[in-house]
Amino acid sequence: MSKKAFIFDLDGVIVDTAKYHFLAWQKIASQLGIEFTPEHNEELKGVSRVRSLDIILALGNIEIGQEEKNKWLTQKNEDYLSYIEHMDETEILPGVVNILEFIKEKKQLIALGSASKNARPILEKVKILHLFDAIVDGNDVTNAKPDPEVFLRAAKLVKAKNANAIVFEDSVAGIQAANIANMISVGIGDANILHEAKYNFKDFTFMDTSFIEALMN
Ligand code: B16
Ligand code: MG
Repeated sequence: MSKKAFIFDLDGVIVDTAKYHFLAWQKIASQLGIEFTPEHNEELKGVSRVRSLDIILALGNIEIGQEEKNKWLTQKNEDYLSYIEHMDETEILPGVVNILEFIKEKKQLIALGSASKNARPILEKVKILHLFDAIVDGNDVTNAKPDPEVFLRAAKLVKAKNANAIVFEDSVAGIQAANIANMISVGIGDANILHEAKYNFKDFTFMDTSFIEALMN
């Protein structure tokens, strides 16, 4: 039986960094006089930093040049880094470590497939970097989800066939990317929003290890 590759998204699946992204973007939006609500923040899930700024600017019907965009992008990341500086293992979402350790125990493969350029330091801070056989993040890809590049690269790095890969994702674009890659998509979050996923779980506390075991066969 060939090994399966279990590919995890980061933000919204392993840790809840969306709240820190929100705080950093909200500060910029208010400096630009744009109203930016938690509902708007939903649209930024799984979306790259550059694209996120464009979405916020469009909300306020504001057009600015590249130089000014770069200034805001730098501020966003500096603020975000200051928020995540003190993250530790208590910020891993409930049930995640149990599933990661079970996959490891069964000698299957674990990879990260995230849009974030800060993925590695976050995994280090929450002390689970050692569990990953491969990491693909925003520094490695040119095409954002729903393009499947991030997951295709992750499967390739751990030498797994796409059909033997299982993707855990909290964003619609991420689920679409997994489906396009012919991988098994598992939605983590609201099943109504993530209805394109093959399987859905509200969070990892609702996922039994028997689900992982069944996927291995
Ligand atoms: P950074 P994921 C994504 O992470 C976030 O969901 C998204 O809100 C963020 O803009 C993106 O990473 C880029 O993050 O600014 O750290 O490079 O869900 O793909 O793990
Ligand atoms: Mg996510």
